[in-house]
Amino acid sequence: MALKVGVIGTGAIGQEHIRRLHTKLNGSTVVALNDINLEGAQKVADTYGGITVHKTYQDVIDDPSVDALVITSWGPAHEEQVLAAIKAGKPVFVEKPMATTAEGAKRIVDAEIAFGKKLVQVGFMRRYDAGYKLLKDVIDAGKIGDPLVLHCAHRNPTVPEAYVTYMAINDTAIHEIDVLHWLIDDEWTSAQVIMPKATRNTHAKLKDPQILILTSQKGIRVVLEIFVNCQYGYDIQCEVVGETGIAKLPEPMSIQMRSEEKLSNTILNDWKVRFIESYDVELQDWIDSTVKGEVNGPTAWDGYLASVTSDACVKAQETGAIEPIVTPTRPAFYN
Ligand code: NAI
Ligand code: ISE
Repeated sequence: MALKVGVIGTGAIGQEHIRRLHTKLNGSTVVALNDINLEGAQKVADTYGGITVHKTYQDVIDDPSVDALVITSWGPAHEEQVLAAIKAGKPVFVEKPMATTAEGAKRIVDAEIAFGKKLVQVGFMRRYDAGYKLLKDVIDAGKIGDPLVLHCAHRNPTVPEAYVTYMAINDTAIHEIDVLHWLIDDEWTSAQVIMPKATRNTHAKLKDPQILILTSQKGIRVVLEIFVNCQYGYDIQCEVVGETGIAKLPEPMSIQMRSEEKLSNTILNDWKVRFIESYDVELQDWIDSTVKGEVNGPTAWDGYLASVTSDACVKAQETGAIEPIVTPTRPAFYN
């Protein structure tokens, strides 16, 4: 029996996930949708047929034919919608950020613990990426000694006008905040944000690029360049400097060309394509574990930890100072 999924939010990634859940992955079907843009949701439903569009997100959650939820609305709506799913006792996959503040994320953790069973998985898909997994294997096997410094870049070609300075952290760098602490198996202790000369391709409300420096409990330093109007492509870089060697995230596969007196490789320009396989693996794992009544991927606790760090980074953007990050104690429920 296929897992019957209700999706809340039918924008860019909502449409991507609906396609995967309905037509690509094994063991799931989309039965209900909602978006505040009802017309948009209806258009998406019409491309498949047989999917009910509900007037409110609560109607999707309450729909008795819906076994589990996927929340792909915009970040500020996530907390309320996840809490409603927990209240209804339905498993829920929520895109990052799980909540836009640590306080909001904590309310989700508290609600899940009070419910007594894990229901929430957060869309930190990089943990499912083949390249990051290989990098983790190399580090865990001790092949470069202890990691010391990570040089990373998160570059988008452009972002919409509504994207402003703090979103470089809670919309963009939140991926590195999560995946890098998983990669080095460590927790963050401080954050600093440096603002270099701004590109002429940004606007008054967005400082771009930014450099985020994170320090971990073991003293490992991450230097992350966040550059969301880089123009040339969607480019994710991660190089780990260890005591005896260096390990680098593989580039996405691309044909090397020798033509017109040039040696060249294509650079991707879209997150949808760059992480297409990671999203597939991530959601297949979510379907399989949800059917078993388990949460196998990043939990609400992971979402909360990321928000604690994200809040400190946003503060560091404002103060220019090195801001401390205090990792909360993990409750036994999340062991
Ligand atoms: P989008 O703006 O294309 O779509 C968001 C949709 O949510 C819109 O259709 C909007 O009308 C709808 N919406 C807003 N508030 C709502 C509410 N209260 N109830 C129902 N629908 C509501 O944005 P996009 O790019 O699809 O992002 C959605 C979420 O997914 C964001 O949290 C974003 O950070 C995350 N995301 C994650 C990615 C990843 O790599 N894991 C990639 C892109 C987005
Ligand atoms: C977007 O929301 C994502 O999650 C993408 O993975 C990220 O690269 C981009 O910066 C965000 O805006």
